[in-house]
Amino acid sequence: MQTWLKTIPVAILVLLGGCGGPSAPSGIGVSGAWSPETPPGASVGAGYMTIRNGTGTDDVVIAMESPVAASIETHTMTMDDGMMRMRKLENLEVPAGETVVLKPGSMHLMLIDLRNPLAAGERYPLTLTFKVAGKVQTDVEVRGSGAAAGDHTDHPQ
Ligand SMILES: [Cu+2]
Repeated sequence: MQTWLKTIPVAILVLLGGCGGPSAPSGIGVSGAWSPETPPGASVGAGYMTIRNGTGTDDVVIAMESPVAASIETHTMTMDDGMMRMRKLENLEVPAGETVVLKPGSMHLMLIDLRNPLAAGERYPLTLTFKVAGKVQTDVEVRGSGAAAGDHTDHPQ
């Protein structure tokens, strides 16, 4: 006769990538979103933010929308022979456990066909739709010149 000790089921531990950041309540956290103010008549603007994926699942931003612009794209910037080149990114990927930083001179959002100029001190809502996490809304703060740092001077208008 065999006496079996209670078998403790061994859970398969999925690596959760060290979640526990204070600002990631739902697993995906969008923080520090801001835009440089735009001059009157400008048709495009830029947006920057930090996106943290505190979940164990790779995610990707599949759509972005805001009342301030007709459409929003993600662009990357690279130096190519001393020239800044901007390229549209089809998908903004946010791998499990990683933080993606959009900042001047680097990856950024392009707000296309602005409905109004972005004025310093204003805030506007932005909704990011993640493939896995769904919709995440954030408020974007518009900052005065000086913050712009000449980022989009060579962008087609
Ligand atoms: Cu751009």
